[in-house]
Amino acid sequence: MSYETLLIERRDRVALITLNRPQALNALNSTVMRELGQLLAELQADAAIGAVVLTGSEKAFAAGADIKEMQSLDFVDVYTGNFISGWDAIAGFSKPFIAAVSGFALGGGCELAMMCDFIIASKSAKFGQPEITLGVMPGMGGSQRLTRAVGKAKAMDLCLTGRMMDAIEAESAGLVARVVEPERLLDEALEAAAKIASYSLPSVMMTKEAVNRAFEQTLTEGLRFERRLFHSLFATEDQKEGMAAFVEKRKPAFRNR
Ligand code: CO8
Repeated sequence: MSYETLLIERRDRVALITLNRPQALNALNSTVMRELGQLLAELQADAAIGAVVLTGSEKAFAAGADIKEMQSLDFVDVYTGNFISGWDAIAGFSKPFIAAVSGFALGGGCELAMMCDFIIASKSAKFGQPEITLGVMPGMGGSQRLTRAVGKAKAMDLCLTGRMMDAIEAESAGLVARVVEPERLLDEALEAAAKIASYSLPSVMMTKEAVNRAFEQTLTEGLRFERRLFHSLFATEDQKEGMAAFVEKRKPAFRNR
């Protein structure tokens, strides 16, 4: 299937999705939202895919929601249409999902990167929530996910001033997992994704689920949830295979069962 706003490439067990609206710095319009939702649903159901990398162009991961599409909407339009709620499906993708960010990741672009499991950034990356400069505010998780990632002081600074932070500041603040030279960005993300995709998919998905739970509940409940998932992995063939391979000093052959 081909898409108007996305490019898709499959490399063994990894899918690479490239946002492809270069004329608008990959601004996120309703077509991107619909197509990304469809594509992720397809990849979710595809047993051959173990991890996904999402990237943009060298100049922009995504410069935010499409301002030209939004500008004429009024309150009743956005409220009754539950504007942007379709992005929840993207945040709910349950296979490993890495953002490879170069250039601008602003507003909805920063929020989309934060929906991924972790962000690998090029040294050229710039993150920000500039909605305040447009008379609005973050609407797709910026006030919530950014605050959890970088803490109140920096989240307030970014959301209230609308300033951008570079990749080094984003890494030291905890928003970004790794910063690499621009020419290494895609290889670094694809190698990380390939490594993750080589592990047992049930254990990978449960790990993602458990880490995400840390943002939703108390430590006691989170620890209980983690322990139950850990117990359940002993029902998989891959647990037997992974541990036998260690003892027999060989590489495991996971079957994702
Ligand atoms: N929406 C629509 N078009 C855009 C956007 C955008 N967010 N960003 C850039 N473009 C377009 C420009 O209009 C321009 O088009 P044209 O050539 O037709 O005039 C083209 O992309 C190139 O942009 P610039 O000429 O401005 O490029 P510069 O290198 O001079 O500047 C910037 C780059 C600094 C990134 C600048 O384009 C900019 O400030 N963009 C807007 C950033 C912004 O405010 N983002 C937040 C948007 S609001 C938002 O995201 C709400 C989130 C909640 C909902 C989430 C739903 C997805």
